[in-house]
Amino acid sequence: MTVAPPVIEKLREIVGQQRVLTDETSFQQYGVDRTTLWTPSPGVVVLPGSTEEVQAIIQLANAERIAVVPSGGRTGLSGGAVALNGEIVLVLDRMNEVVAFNAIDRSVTVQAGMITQQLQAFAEQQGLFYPVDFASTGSSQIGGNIATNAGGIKVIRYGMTRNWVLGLKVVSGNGDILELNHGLVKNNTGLDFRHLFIGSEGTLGIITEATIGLTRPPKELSVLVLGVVDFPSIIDVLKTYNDGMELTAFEFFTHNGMEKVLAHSEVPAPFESEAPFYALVEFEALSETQLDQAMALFETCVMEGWVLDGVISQSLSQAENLWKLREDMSETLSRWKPYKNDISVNVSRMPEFLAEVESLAAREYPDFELVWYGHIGDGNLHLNILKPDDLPVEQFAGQCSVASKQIAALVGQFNGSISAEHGVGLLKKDYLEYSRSATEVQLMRQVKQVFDPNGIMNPGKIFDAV
Ligand code: 2HG
Ligand code: ZN
Repeated sequence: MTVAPPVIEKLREIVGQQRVLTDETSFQQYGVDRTTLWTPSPGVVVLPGSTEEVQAIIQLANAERIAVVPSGGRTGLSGGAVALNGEIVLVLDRMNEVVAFNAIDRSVTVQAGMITQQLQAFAEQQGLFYPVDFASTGSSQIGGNIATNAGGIKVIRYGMTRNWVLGLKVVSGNGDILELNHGLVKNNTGLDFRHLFIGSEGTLGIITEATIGLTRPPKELSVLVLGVVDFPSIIDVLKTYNDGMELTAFEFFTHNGMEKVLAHSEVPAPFESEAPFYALVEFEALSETQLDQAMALFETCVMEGWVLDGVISQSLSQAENLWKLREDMSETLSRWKPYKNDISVNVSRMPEFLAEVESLAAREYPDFELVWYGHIGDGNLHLNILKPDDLPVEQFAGQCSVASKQIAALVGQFNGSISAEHGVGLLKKDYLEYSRSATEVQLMRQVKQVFDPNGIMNPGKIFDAV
């Protein structure tokens, strides 16, 4: 489907001649995220430079009844930013400035297209810290982080993106500019629309600016990698460390995943012996006492028979290398075009859940290689199913979706989430019913109707209109 030439002309009037793209290369570049299941087919790509330009585009899209797909850093893993059907792809790349910084409020207002890593660097220059962190911060944008309520590797200590959003400027689907919460810490004046936009995956409108809270930077971070005997023991190790000290991260990965990272990078193995599972524990070692405590907990875990071996970082570069074993996992696996599960349950139910999901996966995927990793400290498991080279993508996706339904049903039985941190997009929408009731989904549709009466905003993502 194409966008009619008079509409293209009006878009050029709004953003300028050079900022409206209609070539196939731009469609393939801007019309898709990191998913590989869909071939993008937008109608036009447009790069606005201000909230007012975004508003004018949304008004035009309403008048013409053309769908709009927001495009940020395009690092999503659920198809939330895929344009399949002649849409206007609205790219935030040009809107990447710091708007204001306030040292007393410890807040920074940025345009939505700012790269997450630039926000982190800006905070650091001010002696502060933006704590939401994950592997794709080098290209993800803050607007997309907010639209998907991004999580990552420090959630156990700092929470999700939602915790850090003090204010939003948005253009709603019907073209209103809304300034939500004005950076306030306390504001009990009725419904907080800011929180509706966080995690709404572009279905209610476009986030154009965000006021983000910052905090003090952590000091003297130490990283421990432990070789763990089996799945249930990881949870024992987690409980032991959680009870014994305050952690900034608790991640896990499997030996087969680590082997792939080692084979595709310069990173050294953590220690000589092998273990089926590894836990990565991070904490602030402000004094010798904390280090001693970490070592004492290690001894306990060894004595209990949960841990086989371990290493603690002695330098910043060693800590970085240990982190790479976990952080490089997703990028390393991308060459196998994996099918991704991003599921969570309450941490207390993790042992039981892991046992069930492990046996289900072994039964349903006997011919595929599975790689497990995740943010086990906050109950979030990533199960990647690797595509065999000789199997066509569609056939692989078909096979995975059968087993995925069973995994989703299991998640539902545990009152867990079928998408812990990647969002629903297109990839998980068939499984939404396992985490959200039919009444809830219907209410979501009604909320969308309020902010986006013509249904132009990212249609078909999270749920279908009817
Ligand atoms: C991570 O934790 C990301 O590394 C990506 O959320 C997870 O690729 C994945 O499955
Ligand atoms: Zn993750």
